Amino acid sequence: MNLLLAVTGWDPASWSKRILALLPERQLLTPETLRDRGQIRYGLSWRHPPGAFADLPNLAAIFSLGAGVDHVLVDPDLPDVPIVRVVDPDLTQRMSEWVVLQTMLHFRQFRRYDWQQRERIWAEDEEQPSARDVRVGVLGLGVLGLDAVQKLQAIGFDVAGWSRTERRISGLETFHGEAGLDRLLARTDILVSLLPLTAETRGLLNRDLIGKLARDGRFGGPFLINGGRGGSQVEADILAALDSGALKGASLDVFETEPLPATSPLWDAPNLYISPHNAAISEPQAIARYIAVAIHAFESGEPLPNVVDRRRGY
Ligand code: NDP
Ligand code: OXD
Repeated sequence: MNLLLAVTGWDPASWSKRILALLPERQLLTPETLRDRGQIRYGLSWRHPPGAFADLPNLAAIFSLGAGVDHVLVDPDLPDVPIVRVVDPDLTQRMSEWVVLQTMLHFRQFRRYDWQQRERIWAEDEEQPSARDVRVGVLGLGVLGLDAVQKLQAIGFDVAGWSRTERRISGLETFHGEAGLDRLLARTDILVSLLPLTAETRGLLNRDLIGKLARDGRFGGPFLINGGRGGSQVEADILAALDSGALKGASLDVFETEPLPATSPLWDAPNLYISPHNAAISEPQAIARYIAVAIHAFESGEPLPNVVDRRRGY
């Protein structure tokens, strides 16, 4: 049985080549080349056009080509089949690299020293806090959040985490639910969001949340880092907070609109680091292998891995 690849913004030809090298007995079709809808058993999606997987009578599962699935679940004509998301050690490692990098850029005041170097100014800080004196709060204690927590702890930061349901994790202070969020924010100097985009997390990183972050830390104000999804942030609020000093700095990899329009005022915001949604790209060969292994296992009677709970939205 064959596969239907429906992607937006990615090159279908190279994905086709990769997948077929691992599943040579199959055909990989696209919405443009699909004729017989009954021959499709699996869908592969990255921001697929809505309706691309409707009316496929033998469809068994849809694979998201990324870790997030908001781009799949947004389709009003999504068939009722399991949605499999990517969990891949390489992707996880990349996200932790990005989180550690952004945390360190703010912690070690990189923007300021970068500017000083360009201006040929030799001026030391009066005080550089230790990592143990800086409180990092991580929103999302899933695959990515937990790995980032471990790497931040290894550097020495005072880390705590927040999840939807209660999580007991040895060596980590954890909070959950709405009430837990306020408590986490009150003890956070650097907030890192690795949340999926759901009805509950949409717009969460807003003025109200920023106002609840700690202001008694070593930098006199908090920092915000978002590597989850742009829909979780209110960019106008983040911009206003950077302008007013309510936020001392921020790092965003994801945006309400992607690509970030050239006209966005975020490009000029003070102490904001912007990356183009590449904090943790899915390494194509690893993802193709993951899908091929999952299909072989599924066809031998094993369950599909990392199936999304559609009710929760992640
Ligand atoms: P997981 O599903 O493993 O973890 C999600 C975590 O978020 C869980 O701890 C979950 O809580 C928590 N969560 C979900 N909803 C809420 C809520 N309403 N309140 C509090 N906590 C909540 O996801 P991953 O860690 O693998 O990935 C996270 C997200 O990162 C992806 O969904 C994707 O959007 C984004 N991503 C971004 C990339 C990039 O390049 N920028 C690359 C890859 C992913 P609980 O433990 O209770 O279930
Ligand atoms: C993902 C992403 O979900 O790249 O994997 O954002």
